[in-house]
Amino acid sequence: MRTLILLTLLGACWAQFDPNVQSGRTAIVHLFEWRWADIAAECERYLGPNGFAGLQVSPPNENAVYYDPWRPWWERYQPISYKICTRSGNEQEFQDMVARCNDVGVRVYVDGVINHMCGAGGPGGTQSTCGSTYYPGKEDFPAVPFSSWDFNDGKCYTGSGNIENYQDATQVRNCRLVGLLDLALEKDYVRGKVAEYMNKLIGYGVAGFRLDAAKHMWPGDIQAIVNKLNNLNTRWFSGGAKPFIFQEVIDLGGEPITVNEYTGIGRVTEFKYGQKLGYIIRRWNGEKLSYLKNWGEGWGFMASGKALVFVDNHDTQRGHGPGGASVLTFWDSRLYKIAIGFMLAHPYGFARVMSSYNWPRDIQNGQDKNDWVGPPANSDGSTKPVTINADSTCGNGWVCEHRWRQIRNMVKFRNVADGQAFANWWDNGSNQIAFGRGNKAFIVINLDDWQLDATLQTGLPAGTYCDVISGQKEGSGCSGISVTVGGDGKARFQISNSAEDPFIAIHVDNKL
Ligand code: AAO
Repeated sequence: MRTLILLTLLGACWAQFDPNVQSGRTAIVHLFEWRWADIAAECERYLGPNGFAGLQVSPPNENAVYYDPWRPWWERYQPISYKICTRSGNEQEFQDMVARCNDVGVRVYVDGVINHMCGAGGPGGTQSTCGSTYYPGKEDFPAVPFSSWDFNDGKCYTGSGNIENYQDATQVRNCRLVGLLDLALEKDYVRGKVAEYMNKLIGYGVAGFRLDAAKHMWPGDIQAIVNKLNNLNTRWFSGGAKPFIFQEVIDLGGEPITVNEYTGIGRVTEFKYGQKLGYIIRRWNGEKLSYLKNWGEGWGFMASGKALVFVDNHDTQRGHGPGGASVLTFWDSRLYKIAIGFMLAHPYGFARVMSSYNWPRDIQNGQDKNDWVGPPANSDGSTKPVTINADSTCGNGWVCEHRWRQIRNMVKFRNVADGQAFANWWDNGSNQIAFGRGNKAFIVINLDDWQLDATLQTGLPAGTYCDVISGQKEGSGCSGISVTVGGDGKARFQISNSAEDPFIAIHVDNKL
């Protein structure tokens, strides 16, 4: 009985770190700006069957509408109310999506914008996705309702009222992030309204939340809101399951606010991951793949069980937020596939894959002039549906990285390797590396300017395996490279430095 109580208490403490995924599923995808109807279909036709654990959606609540620039993606980070009503769809479509995804074992995580409402200079009137009236100049949002009492101004001491200096933790929390009206989250009324919104979504079956701009909220305020959240819907989750929480805190070092202030509440985004992996895979600053041997905590990252990891996100792929030019994206597809392949093979952190739309990138002096361009849209501003081509790629301007064979198959690799130890590391002291996961899976990468030819200990049982990067098992055959593992667990790998994808990944589910 005492053990039971202890376990229950431990469970309660650790609950927000648990993504509530179905067993055997390990990675999620951010379907940035997708419509709810398209996501529901994608869960059924692709994410469920291919072993994806879940997905992150763009903010579902009503936002300000901008025409200058024309319908930027970032308008969704300017809340007007907590009505479920955006370019992605309405409340009924949202509910339908969550239910259909859960029914095929795919979890939904909501991007929760709870630090602020719209910009102080927002358009106002009824320029909002659901037509709710609001007055940014008076800090009046009748559709919630929030009034000027519910904002932080009195506690911000910068001249502009905005965050001017990230070295001052108080202004980072109490002043406006890029002019966004900063909610007074220490007020019980404000906490209550936010929790009411999140609980509505929990009721529909969402499994957790990304907390946008968590750095700009006091950890105690976030904890108080999390404490008000209901348990997950028992139609899909076991009784007592708590929502998964991952907080967006950008900590690359050098600022007083660190991730450690937030890791007690839930998981935290590890921004060092994509930035540093970008440097290594681009081989910038003399970095080498062999340095990845102690990747993870050995690199000064937070504990693995606290981290949400990703190569790029919707900000860093277009130069918003941190990371800079090193971050790899679909624009650098060859290196990007290697970065994602490495992330999904490596046990560190809970992994998120990005799924983007295309935009007319226009880099001048290191800045993308078109960093604001919103999702593929019709002339009336409505978001275009995601169409699926005969070769299973996406149309209408959607990139769908998660459907690239190499990425999709590495999600499966991660599922097969789940719970298996990092093992059998090998490197050539330069940019050729290999490692395995217990006796289930093995990956070899060549980013040197010469051929890789090595006989390596894979840890796998003897047999012939089909490489899931160049192809995959098709019936009893293999559409890619075949690798033969001997009775001693060793196999010879040859990877040309000019191969389209200079890496090989094998696992026990693709044994021929
Ligand atoms: C838009 C317009 C603005 C306008 C505003 C209000 O663009 O001109 O003033 O509306 O009308 C998104 C867009 C914003 C947009 C906003 C609202 O990115 O452009 O503003 O929607 O529509 C900080 C935050 C972080 C935030 C990130 C973008 O800490 O939370 O900025 N990310 C989230 C979302 C993001 C969203 C919001 C928050 C707001 O993911 O999409 O904004 O809801 C340092 C700090 C970081 C800080 C960056 C900002 O980073 O550490 O905390 O991120 O600065 O640039 C090196 C350093 C690194 C540093 C970096 C950049 O790498 O090592 O620490 O340089 O200087």
